Amino acid sequence: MVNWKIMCFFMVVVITSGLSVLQFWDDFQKGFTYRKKDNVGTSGQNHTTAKMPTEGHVDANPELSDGKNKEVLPLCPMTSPLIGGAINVSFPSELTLTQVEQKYPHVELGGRYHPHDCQARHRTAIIIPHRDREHHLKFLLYYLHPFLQRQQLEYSIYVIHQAGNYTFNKARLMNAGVREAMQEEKWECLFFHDVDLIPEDDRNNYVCESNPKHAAIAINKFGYRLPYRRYFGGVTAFTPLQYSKINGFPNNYWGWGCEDDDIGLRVSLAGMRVIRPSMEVGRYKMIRHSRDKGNTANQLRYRYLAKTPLTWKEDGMNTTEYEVLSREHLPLYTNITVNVGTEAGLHPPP
Ligand code: UDH
Ligand code: MN
Repeated sequence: MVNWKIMCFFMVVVITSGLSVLQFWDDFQKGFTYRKKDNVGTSGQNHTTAKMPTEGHVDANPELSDGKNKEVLPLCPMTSPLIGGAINVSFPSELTLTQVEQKYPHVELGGRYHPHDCQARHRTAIIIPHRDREHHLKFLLYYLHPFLQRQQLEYSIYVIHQAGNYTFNKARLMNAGVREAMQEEKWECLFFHDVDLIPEDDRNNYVCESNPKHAAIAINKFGYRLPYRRYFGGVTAFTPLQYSKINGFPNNYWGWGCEDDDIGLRVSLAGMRVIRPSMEVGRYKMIRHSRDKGNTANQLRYRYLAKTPLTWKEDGMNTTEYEVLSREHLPLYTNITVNVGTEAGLHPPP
């Protein structure tokens, strides 16, 4: 006698496992696919209309961004279909940070973003040294968020704010930024970004290369040319490995000047070279400004630079000192306020 109950049970098992094999094969043939992360944050509110890329929000399928959806996402294309060419950059005086926040409600708290209809190929942290330049930061956020989204990157924006009034120390702030950003997430690429430089071309990819990259090679302030051949300032990019090969950035440049030359020199001392985009693509507009009060030209800068070949292995990420005073996950960026101390140390006697 045939036991029909057992037969039915086996048939169900055979059919369902056959279906999963087919699904697997289908996924396999499509190439590498990933399951979307669960609960990826607070984005996804008000996704009712897909906007133009220039409007900042570039999801092709906004319904996917509610964080609960678990469908399998394909990798984003090698070249984003959303990027254009030259960007028209202007600075409307009436723009407020609140307006910028309202414009990009889909950016997750802390200034994070990932494409919602494909799996990003690149994961980039933007690190901005900062003090008392909120009016520049507002414009940078206004342009940078949609720019990075059109490139279909997964990214986060970190603003490293120097506490107090002591002389500015940009390179040490960037060392602090790397450590803090990497603690939060294992980023593949670190972009070091002056707050007042706005990229003017969509094809300027904010991804890392096989060698450190100098992105800001044609700035309006310098007549859209390199001011000198070895210039390595404004916007640069390192993988964490490239950054550690140069032992990070110098800690002891207080005030304006030459910390960028020092970093460029470290790149060659570590046996690497600099990669640059074309002059047409590496274009930036610097928001006009005068020199900040707490950032007078460092009189010792050339002396320090001359010593770098002897000191770079002992002064850098392995010896950096700072303390985090606060960390705020704001709507469009993560603000990390740090004490970098003075030449006399983190807690100099009064
Ligand atoms: N920065 C601050 N706050 C400061 C100083 C510097 O946020 O008080 C940051 C900011 O990200 C800025 C970067 O450090 O973009 C570089 O500083 P900078 O913009 O002052 O340097 P730059 O090379 O030239 O642009 C400064 C001299 C300008 C004098 C021009 C007079 N015509
Ligand atoms: Mn500047």
